Amino acid sequence: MTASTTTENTGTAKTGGAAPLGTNTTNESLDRVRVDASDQPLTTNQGVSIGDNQNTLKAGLRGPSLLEDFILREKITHFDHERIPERIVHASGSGAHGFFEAYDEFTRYTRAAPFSKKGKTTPVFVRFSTVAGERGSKDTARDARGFAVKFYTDEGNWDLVGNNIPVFFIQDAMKFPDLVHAVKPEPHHGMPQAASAHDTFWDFVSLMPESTHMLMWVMSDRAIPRSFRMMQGFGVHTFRLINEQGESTFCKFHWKPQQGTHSLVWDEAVKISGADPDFHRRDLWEAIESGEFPEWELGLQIFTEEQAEGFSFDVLDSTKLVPEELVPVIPVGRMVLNRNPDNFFAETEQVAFCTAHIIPGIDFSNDPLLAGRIHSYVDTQITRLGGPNFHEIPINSPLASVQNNQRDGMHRQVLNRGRVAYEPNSLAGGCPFQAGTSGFVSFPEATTEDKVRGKPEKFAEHYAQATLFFDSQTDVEKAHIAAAFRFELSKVGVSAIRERMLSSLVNVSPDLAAKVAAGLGMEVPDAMPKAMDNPQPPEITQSPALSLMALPGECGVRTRQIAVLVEDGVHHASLASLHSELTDAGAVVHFVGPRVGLFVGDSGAKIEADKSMENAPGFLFDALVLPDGSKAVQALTDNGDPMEFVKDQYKHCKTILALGAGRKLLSAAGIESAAQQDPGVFLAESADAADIAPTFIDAVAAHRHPAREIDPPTK
Ligand code: HDE
Repeated sequence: MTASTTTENTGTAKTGGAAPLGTNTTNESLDRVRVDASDQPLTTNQGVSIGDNQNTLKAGLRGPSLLEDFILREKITHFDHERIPERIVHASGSGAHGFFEAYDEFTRYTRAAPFSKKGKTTPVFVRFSTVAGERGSKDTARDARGFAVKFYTDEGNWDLVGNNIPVFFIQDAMKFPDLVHAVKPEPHHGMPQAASAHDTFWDFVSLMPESTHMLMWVMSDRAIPRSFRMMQGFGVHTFRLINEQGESTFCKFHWKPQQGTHSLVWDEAVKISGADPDFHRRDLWEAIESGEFPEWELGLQIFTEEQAEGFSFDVLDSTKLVPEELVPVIPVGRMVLNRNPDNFFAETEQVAFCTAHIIPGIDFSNDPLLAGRIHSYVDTQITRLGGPNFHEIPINSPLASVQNNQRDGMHRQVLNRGRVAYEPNSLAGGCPFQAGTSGFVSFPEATTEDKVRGKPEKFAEHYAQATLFFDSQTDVEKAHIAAAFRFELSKVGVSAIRERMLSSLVNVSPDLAAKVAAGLGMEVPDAMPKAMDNPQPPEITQSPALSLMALPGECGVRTRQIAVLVEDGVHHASLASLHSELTDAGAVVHFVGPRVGLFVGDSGAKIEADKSMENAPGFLFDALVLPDGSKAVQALTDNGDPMEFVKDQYKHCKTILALGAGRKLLSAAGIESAAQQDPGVFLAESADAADIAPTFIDAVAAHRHPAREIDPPTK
């Protein structure tokens, strides 16, 4: 339990997620609790082997069951208590192990252990989540995503509990229960699940103009990511870094995915939620199992308190970000996720992230939202995990050794030795002793003001950064934001709420308000009166980094799911050569038939469909190949399912390659004429399949071809 976490970086070896015991340097301490039942008899919890796991003990074959059946009673009693309360927010999520590696020492700014040495690696466990939905709810809901990282540092655990959006709805923790009550299913009928598109949410946020900036992000495509692997992460609050000399600077944390930032479109997200509610969890799991370890770069924005005082916004206000044009993001290390959990409950469900878990070198700012969080997370784990000893659950226990005078409580695991559980003491030689300045010391910030309930002046400005965000989007992103407001507000029954929200949007962008109003068949109302008449003008009016397009990623088509339709009679040779080109580039190619199983190609060679159009509809894939072979094409055309498949791929602006006669499938789906000049749609002869592959691969890497998008769709 005292292992140093400074290790050689062996974690990138592509061995897949299920590393054998003892071989994963990042979490070997968990090996002591890993259990393997191979070649072992079934036992009770007391280790007594069980002879019959089928039948209750009865007085005669048709007689009453006996109370003495301790085997039955133990089994049923355990089962009766298998559920724990789900998280009040962020209930649904997915976790993975990995490591953080420092690019260089960063001791000039912080004495925090992970940044102490170039190349130092620190084990991490990460949990991604949706916010509003209950445990098991759909992954592709429109929502912020949690991005929580537990660093098992050799100076204790540090939890960076962030989101995929750099700002938040509210400025003060006092409003968090109200916000959550408003977005959760309405209490009288318990609906809707995992959705903000209902009256209570929009009632609340339209009365809270401070939420407008976050609303812009949540109505953008950021809130429907393609994958957990393809989203940014942010610490949101301003934190402090403290160096060895006790000097402090302010800091914001940024995670940048190497996979790029990519999103779904709304129609796709809705359909995926029906066909595969576990879409994001499956994607993360499969990528890690296949050895495609997702990676993020950690970047820090570092600024002084004096700089912060000059900003047009308050850095203690979590509804504001610090534009990268004002303070650049300095890359400091990378995080790689290279191992799936062995057990979802033991690791992903029981992991307890707490914003209060910080280590020497990191400290809080006075952000009043953060203050509430420092209290809330520890508190909620006590209910969720059944007592104050949740830090002893293996996934939560630090690698740094723990010694203090805390004792007892529900589910205590350790055997504290000796008669002393107090300090000062002489009977134990004064141990454990205070570490003084080598331990955690809170930054000695001077405080001289009156005790008050209120907000600093700049908190009253609610719109400048909402406008900055909207104005920094591409036209397609702007159109998606307008469509998302239209959809969400169309689900609001009380028209006064719609109107109030529109009046707030006028303050963000009259153009956006007009588009949303038109989509709702309403007039644009007067602008909502602002809380602040003459705010300090914003430093910038454009920030390209705020567009999703700013981070296309470096992974090409690796892990992209490509569907190749098959039927009896497909042109085998062209599919074989394309398959090898695509898999060489790292794409995951699926042959999709009207059913799964073997199909006979034109040459007599067989192709196995691993997916069917029934179990894997078109919207689940990133790109599509339509095969050559007139017999196969005719059979596919005669069947309605392939038509739906092609239409969804086209409508969602994905890359489509039609080989030879395969182009007839486009025309049968009513899209051939457009396809001749459409970006992202390629027609080629079978003989040219290998030649067109690089063009197709580049187009798939671009993820989507929004130039094809029409709202409402005509196809
Ligand atoms: Fe949380 N939040 N939160 N939150 N939050 C929880 O803690 C809370 C906030 C975030 O994967 C809860 O263990 C308050 C901002 C993530 O296990 C709870 C306030 C951000 C996760 C809680 C906030 C977050 C949580 C529920 C306002 C982004 C999931 C279960 C004062 C920076 C962690 C739990 C995981 C979870 C409270 C606001 C992110 C109730 C009071 C801002 C990623 O303690």
